[in-house]
Amino acid sequence: MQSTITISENIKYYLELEEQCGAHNYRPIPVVLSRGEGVYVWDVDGNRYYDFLSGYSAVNQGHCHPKIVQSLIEQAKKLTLISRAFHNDLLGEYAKFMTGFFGYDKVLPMNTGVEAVETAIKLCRKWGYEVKGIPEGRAKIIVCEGNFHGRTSTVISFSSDPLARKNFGPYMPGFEVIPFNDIDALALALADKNVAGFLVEPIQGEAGVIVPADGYLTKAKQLCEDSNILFMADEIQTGLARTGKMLACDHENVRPDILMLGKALSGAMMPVSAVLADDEIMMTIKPGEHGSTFGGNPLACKVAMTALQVLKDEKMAENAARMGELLREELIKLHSPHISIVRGKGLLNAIVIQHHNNDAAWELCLQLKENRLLAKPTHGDKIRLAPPLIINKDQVMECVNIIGNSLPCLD
Ligand code: IF1
Repeated sequence: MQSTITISENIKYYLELEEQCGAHNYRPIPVVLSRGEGVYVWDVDGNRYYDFLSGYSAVNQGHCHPKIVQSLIEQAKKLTLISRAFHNDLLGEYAKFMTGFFGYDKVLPMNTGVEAVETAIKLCRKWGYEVKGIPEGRAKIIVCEGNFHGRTSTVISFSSDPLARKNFGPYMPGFEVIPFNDIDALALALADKNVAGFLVEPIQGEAGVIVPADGYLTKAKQLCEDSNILFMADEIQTGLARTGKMLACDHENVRPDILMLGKALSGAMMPVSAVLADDEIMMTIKPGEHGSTFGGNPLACKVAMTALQVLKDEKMAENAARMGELLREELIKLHSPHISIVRGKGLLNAIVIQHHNNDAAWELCLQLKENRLLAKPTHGDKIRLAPPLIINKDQVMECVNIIGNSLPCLD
């Protein structure tokens, strides 16, 4: 197994700056990017790459989408932030747009994805006490093994990944972990009268793009309904056309009680997230009980409306469905001894690498970089393949070729 990586003096300069002065909380692929457009990114030496990570599904609309950039620039020259101490001329318009687009009574605007998840947890608990009547302080939320919902202290409290949890205790109580894609385990857990909600990713992204059995979401929602428990869908990575529908829950026509969005909600311009729910849930939070400095700022509102409109106008969900089918078919046709599984939905895909060397997926990603395609392993042996949703047939075929030509580095 050998991958020959090249690092120019120019690139070394940037890597050393980060090494010296930046926290070491990531292990990036050794490439330094300075420009993005559509499905492509360029490094500081002018080399062009296919982006097959899309900022962890934040760049669904393609890098620097001109219409979204235009919205950003126009609004940035007018008004960017006045806080929620005062009204602004875009929040109401945005709230109307969002509730109409996704079909809910209300939206609560936040910034990062994990803030949306934390907001959903607070809403669920408050609803549990004030509507369902769970005794104060006893509310439980069911989560799944392999979950990834962000990195705050509360959210890592229910992570099953030791790397995400180790030495970050004491942990937040009130969560129970059950196996993902296991309806019997869920039914058992929901029997507890103090359960307020079930928090789930419709497809587990970080765990390696784990697609549950057909009907899992439908049955899970039904079990929640039968027990007066909130079905809370974290669509921060799977939402916004990534899996071939506007929401991953749309594949089963399941309507979450609480919907969380983030990442591509801003077309990757800035952190914008949102929580959507109907009044019985959303109105449990009263003035002064929750918020954030930037939540619902006019710049985010403007950018997000354009980012969503672009998804719809350019039929990106339909393209993601078609190109995802093509990508998976062509990857399987490679018949590589190093690929044990090809899986995914729409353009959220992963290959599982089988090799005696635990570093094989990393080595393959280094070789892919040399061949001008950027991807990164997740959880050791899986490589997520998630290009921007505007990718076309010829580009998919070229990328499959790049992957096919890179795999022999594992021989
Ligand atoms: C990192 C992972 C992906 C998410 C889901 C909430 C959040 C995320 C389903 C929180 C964020 C990001 C975080 C980033 C890498 C990336 C990631 F590898 F960490 F797990 F995509 F799979 N729900 N995912 O995927 O959103 O607060 O980050 O805006 O932390 O390394 P955020």
